Amino acid sequence: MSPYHPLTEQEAIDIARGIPGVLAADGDVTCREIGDGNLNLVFHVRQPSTGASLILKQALPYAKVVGESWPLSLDRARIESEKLILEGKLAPGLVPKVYHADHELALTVMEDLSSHVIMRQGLIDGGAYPLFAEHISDFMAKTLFFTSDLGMNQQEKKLLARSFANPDLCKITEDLIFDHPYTDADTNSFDPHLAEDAKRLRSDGALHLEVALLREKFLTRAQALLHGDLHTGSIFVTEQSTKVIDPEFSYYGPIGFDIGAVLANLLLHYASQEHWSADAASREARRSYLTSTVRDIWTLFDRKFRALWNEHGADRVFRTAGYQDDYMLRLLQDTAGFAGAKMVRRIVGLAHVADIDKIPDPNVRAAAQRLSLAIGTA
Ligand code: SR1
Ligand code: MG
Repeated sequence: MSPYHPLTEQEAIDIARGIPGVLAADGDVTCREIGDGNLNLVFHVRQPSTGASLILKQALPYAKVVGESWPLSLDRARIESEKLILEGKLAPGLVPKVYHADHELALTVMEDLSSHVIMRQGLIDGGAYPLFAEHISDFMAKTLFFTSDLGMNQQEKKLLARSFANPDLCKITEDLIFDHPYTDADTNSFDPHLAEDAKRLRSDGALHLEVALLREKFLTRAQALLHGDLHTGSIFVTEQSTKVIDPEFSYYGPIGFDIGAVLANLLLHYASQEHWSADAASREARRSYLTSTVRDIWTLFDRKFRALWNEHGADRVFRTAGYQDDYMLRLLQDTAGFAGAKMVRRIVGLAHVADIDKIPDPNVRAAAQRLSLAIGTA
């Protein structure tokens, strides 16, 4: 019989005590389940006497946001822990340390990042992160280049792709990003004042064609091992540090999907400035910070990815004159398309973003939502 069961807080403490070198043998230990995401349990274990702490993340066999009627494979926990370990090797310092993984319990024990803040909340609170573009472009350039056919052995890449096959989580993305917002799906959820906007999305044939092309890329283009869900809720930040978490959606897909996720969430935050900025001058300053960050992320990513390619590119054919420019242009086009699709889904689909949903005034919220839809569809 499988030993899997959702852990109690006491069991989480017992497991944490068994991790060498983190908690002292004596001294009280506290535990709190703090998971506020859509899918998993997250236990925060602390030892007040030493200040030591760690996180235990456990997958549930269903999507927590919907309930047991939406079963999900526990293998995503293996994928998450293996991807975190790989990312730690490829992009050191930009992910939490993994202390232990138990695939039978669908459990990953990792570094506590409480000294950081989730970037979405940090931005809502008015934070600015001057090193973020540098860090996230580094993370994406290294993790994406070194898992692509450009930067790793192409036979080993095929084997890696097999071990990161992630059908359940890909299906969530295929449905929630590349299908449901454009049809009358039960999972969709939007404010009543957006009924006409949602209806327009359902009847826009030109938009449907673009979304079909993006969906095809998501389904078929095994360019690199993606994070797969790289929104600002999957990133911890301080002004000096960036740590990417939650790669449970990882699979071999199109590189622009990861870059587009980061940019989309910065642009959703841009749209939310209808509320979070107090006046026109601060709104303009805040928006200028966000658009500069968007520009810097692409520019730095482009520069770093090309540099890795020029230094480590193993494939002779891919050094053909003009190929690199063609490849990077296609990445930029994909990035823009995926960013757009990701903005639209957060307004009319299942699972929204706090930047927009927490705007209290329905008229201001509607303005932010419509701006998000306008940017996304454009
Ligand atoms: C049912 S899961 C809904 C969303 O949460 C995750 O963070 C992904 O973005 C997914 O689409
Ligand atoms: Mg997540």
